[in-house]
Amino acid sequence: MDSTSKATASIPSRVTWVWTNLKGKRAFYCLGIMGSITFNVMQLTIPFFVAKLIDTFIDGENAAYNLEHNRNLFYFYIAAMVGLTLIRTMIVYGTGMIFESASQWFLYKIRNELYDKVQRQDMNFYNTYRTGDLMTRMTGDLDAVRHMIAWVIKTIIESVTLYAATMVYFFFMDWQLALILLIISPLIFIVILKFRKDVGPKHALLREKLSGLNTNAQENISGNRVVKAFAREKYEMEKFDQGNKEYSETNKKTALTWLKYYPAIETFANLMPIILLVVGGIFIINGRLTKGEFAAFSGLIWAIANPMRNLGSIMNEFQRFKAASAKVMEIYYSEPKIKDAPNAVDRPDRFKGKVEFKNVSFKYEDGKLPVLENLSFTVEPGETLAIMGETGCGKTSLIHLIPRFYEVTGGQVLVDGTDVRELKLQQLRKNIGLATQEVLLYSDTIDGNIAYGDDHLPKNEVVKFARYSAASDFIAKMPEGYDTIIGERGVGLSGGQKQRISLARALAIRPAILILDDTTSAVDMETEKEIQESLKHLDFPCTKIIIAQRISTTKNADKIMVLKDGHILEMGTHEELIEKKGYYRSIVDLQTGGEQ
Ligand code: DUT
Ligand code: MG
Repeated sequence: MDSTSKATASIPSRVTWVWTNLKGKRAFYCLGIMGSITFNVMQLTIPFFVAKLIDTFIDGENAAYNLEHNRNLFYFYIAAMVGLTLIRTMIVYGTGMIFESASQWFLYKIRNELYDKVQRQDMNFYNTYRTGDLMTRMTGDLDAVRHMIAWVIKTIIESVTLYAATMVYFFFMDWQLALILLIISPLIFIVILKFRKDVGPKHALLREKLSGLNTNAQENISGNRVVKAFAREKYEMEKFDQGNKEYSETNKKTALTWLKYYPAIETFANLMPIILLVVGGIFIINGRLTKGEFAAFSGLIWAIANPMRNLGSIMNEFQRFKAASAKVMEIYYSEPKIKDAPNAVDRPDRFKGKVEFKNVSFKYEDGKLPVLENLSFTVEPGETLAIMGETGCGKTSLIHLIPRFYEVTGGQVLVDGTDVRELKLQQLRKNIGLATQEVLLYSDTIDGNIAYGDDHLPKNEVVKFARYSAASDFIAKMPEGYDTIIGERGVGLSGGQKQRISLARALAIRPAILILDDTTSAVDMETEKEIQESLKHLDFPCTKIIIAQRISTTKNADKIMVLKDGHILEMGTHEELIEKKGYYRSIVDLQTGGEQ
């Protein structure tokens, strides 16, 4: 990923991040942790009572006497064991619920937050991150994070508590035997650390492969018509298969890594009961250890062996979390570079619509050559500026500087006399109606699409703006008129129809500045003329900046600007430019067959 486009603020540690976002559920979550600890300490009670039972009633010196005369104590031990088991089960249930609900809550919150972050990013961000990758971050990666909070942390706490509590209990019963059993632990830790080193990079790679696979799928699904048009299904399938295979292989490799370390861990874990049997046996013979204590030791040996076995899957999941959380946090802490200045002026009223470029230069962040160089011009409120120029000369780049989609690299763009960098983005953009070159409509009704910038727009207004953009006729012919739902990405409409809806959408916010980027390029001449006529008679004042290639569109503009390689080649009215006999004149001659 291109590092220049990551406007990422300093990223705190993962623990801080999780803790910060558990706000509101922290106490609840801690209750879960306490529950886990309690429940695991309670695991020791059964062997404790079993040891008591054996030594008091079965094997001890006074066993027969106790059984005869101390029945109540016997019943108490049994009742305590049953009661504690019940309580333990309840705690397990409760903590399970707590961890699940806290982690889902976290997931919900972070997902919203991420979506919000992504929405607020500037154009550079979208040029840098691919949709499939962003989707992976918001789904798979996020779930790995949730899994950490719900399962991994719980398992760590359980393992540590169980291990520690058991060890303490063992030390109390017989510190020497406990110490001998402890000898195995460092060996297991060494193996686990090696495993961590081995599996960490694999999880990172796995995550990249998944993102690649998703990106590939996403691009082909949205671009399915290109695939079909070029009959490239087989090629695309093979490409996907390749990615899928790689992902699958990496997944297998990651999963198999543990198998390399598993035999060692299992051997060490299994050594414990053997050590206990040998050393414990000797201790009993020597009279150091009672049979009840031995039973407690052997009844709990799993409680130190299992946490060690668990270490493998804990480490595995932890590495997965590490890879995933890095991706999520990168977006979570990314800040758009283009945002309100701290001292931005407040301009709540409708703008007048004056646009001024002062020695503006511009270059894309990743671009080598400047796209615009030292451009200066002014459009007064209510005026119409037409921009012409061959493809790639910088027209779209120029108009994108007005709503501050990108930042100028030199000079100033002023709206109503104020540098756009000193205006509030929301206020600036609410005053600009933009119909972009690539039309994107939502899978919503036509009505909903036109009223996108203002959900309270009354129906008759929607119809009026559709009429302005010469869309009302074809909308009326549609099966459900304005309530017709447009298919995904506007499937079901022709290119020119989409353009007209996008124009109506731009007009519907009654912008002070209307910007049309080749908006009528796919519309026939007749319809275009109709649109030009309506634009002259809008019922609100509006400055218009229109990028167009047709003379019929440009000729009535107050000013025509011809751009060439980021410079203003010619500027003037239709008549002036015809007089000038330059580029504009040549286009006029070309389009009218030299009739001028
Ligand atoms: N460019 C980039 N990055 C972008 C967009 C464009 O490097 O994200 C380059 C391509 C081109 C120059 O900037 O060399 C100007 O592009 P622009 O889109 O402004 O050109 P245009 O005048 O709008 O061309 P067209 O008539 O094809 O829409
Ligand atoms: Mg363009």
